[in-house]
Amino acid sequence: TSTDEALDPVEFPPGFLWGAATSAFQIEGATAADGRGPSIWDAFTAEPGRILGGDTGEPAADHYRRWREDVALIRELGLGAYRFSIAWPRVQPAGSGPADPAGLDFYDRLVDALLEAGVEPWPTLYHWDLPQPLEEAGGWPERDTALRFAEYAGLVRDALGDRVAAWTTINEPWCAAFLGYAAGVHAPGRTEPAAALAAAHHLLLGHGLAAGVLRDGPGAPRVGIVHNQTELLPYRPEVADLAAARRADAVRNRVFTDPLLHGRYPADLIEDLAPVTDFGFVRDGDLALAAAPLDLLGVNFYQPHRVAASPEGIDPGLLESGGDTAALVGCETEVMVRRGLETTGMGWEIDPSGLYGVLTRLAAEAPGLPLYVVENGAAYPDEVSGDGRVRDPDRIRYLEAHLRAVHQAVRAGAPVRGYFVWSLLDNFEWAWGYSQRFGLVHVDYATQRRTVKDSGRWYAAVARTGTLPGAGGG
Ligand code: GBH
Repeated sequence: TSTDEALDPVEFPPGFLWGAATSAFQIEGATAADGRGPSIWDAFTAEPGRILGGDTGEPAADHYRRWREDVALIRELGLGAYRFSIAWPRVQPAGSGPADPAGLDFYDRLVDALLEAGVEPWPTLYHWDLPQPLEEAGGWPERDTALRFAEYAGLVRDALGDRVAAWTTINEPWCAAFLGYAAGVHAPGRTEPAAALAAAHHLLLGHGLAAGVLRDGPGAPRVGIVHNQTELLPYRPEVADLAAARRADAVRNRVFTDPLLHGRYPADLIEDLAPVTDFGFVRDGDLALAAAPLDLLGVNFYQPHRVAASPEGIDPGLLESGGDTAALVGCETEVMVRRGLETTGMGWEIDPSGLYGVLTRLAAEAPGLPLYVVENGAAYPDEVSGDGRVRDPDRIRYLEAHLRAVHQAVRAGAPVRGYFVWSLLDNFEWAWGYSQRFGLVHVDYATQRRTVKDSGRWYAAVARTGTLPGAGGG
């Protein structure tokens, strides 16, 4: 039976890459150190009511000062790769102009230390921390931001390109565009649906331009982007819910994958969004740039969703209400519906079959393109017990179940080449502040003491052996 199967040990292919991920604003702190400029997240977290508990980017995990200790932890866990992001406001405090050498030096030392520890550096150029002066000039809805991004990419390439073998340009353009400019739950907190579409386009354009810049660097770097594809299936097998799921899929997934993989916007999206935008921001040649060759596609996955045409006839307690729903531009009557599954600390439903669905779908759509799960993980509130040990069996169960889904996708023919846990460290969880912890390593924010959680030890063994133990094993 499928239950028995889920208990068998599984072995990942040789060479499968095991890593963990973080992002600059979420772990670094030191937001004013060494000439760093303000980002949209500094401005957003300073606005009352935006972040749970009024939390800000300080102190985060103080990684800007404790990076040596963190590299030692990565080595101790035996990871093959570490995905981190580079803070644009450290490299270009004003968002344009020459590089600030102090900012680049930080990442230069980090890359060297990782290589010395035998860990592949996987930098992401943009994980949402736009320099505030660029937002003041209009932000991602302005075409110029894409050009500035390409310029920034050149500065980073010149500094690190001799040692970085795998780059990703932008983390989750969907969040940057739609949570930031339509739902307004992320920085810069704008609620302008048409601007969100323009932002999405300029993020894609910025990606394409930056990909070309990075590829021009030394060696033969691999270049990709990180997309948070999710599974949006109809809540019920009814015509109206099927149509609703198609609409949501267009504005959530295909708005990015169609340009990236096929150099076009989906015809149904253009039609659905006619009342919102005429796509007048698309210029000749943009879509060819967005479809710049990819060496890999990074995939972030947390939870799938079910979509219904309207709330009518559905228990109101089952309706999803967060920013993810508000961000579905053009889906004003559509709703996302919970199925009553077990949830993580964030209240997100746990369903690893969604990850299998995402990976096999992308594999079919982009034959042969190497896929890397570059974020997957679960948050829970603080888990420290009296003896100082951090017991987090729920996280282990979440990771194990999702890794089984990845393995199943590999067996089904998806070229998944690696997996990164979100996150290496507990960190600043955006609108949720420090209330939710995703780390394999616990951070006591008052003392900045790091403690490897049970999940960290469990994951280290998985990474070492390339195997998930069966039930009762390991
Ligand atoms: C990823 O975002 C990010 O790349 C990473 O930085 C982040 O820490 C991690 O996942 C965990 O969230 O319902 O209004 O609360 C995932 C995208 C964005 C999806 C926030 C859920 C909730 C919005 N997530 N969203 S709301």
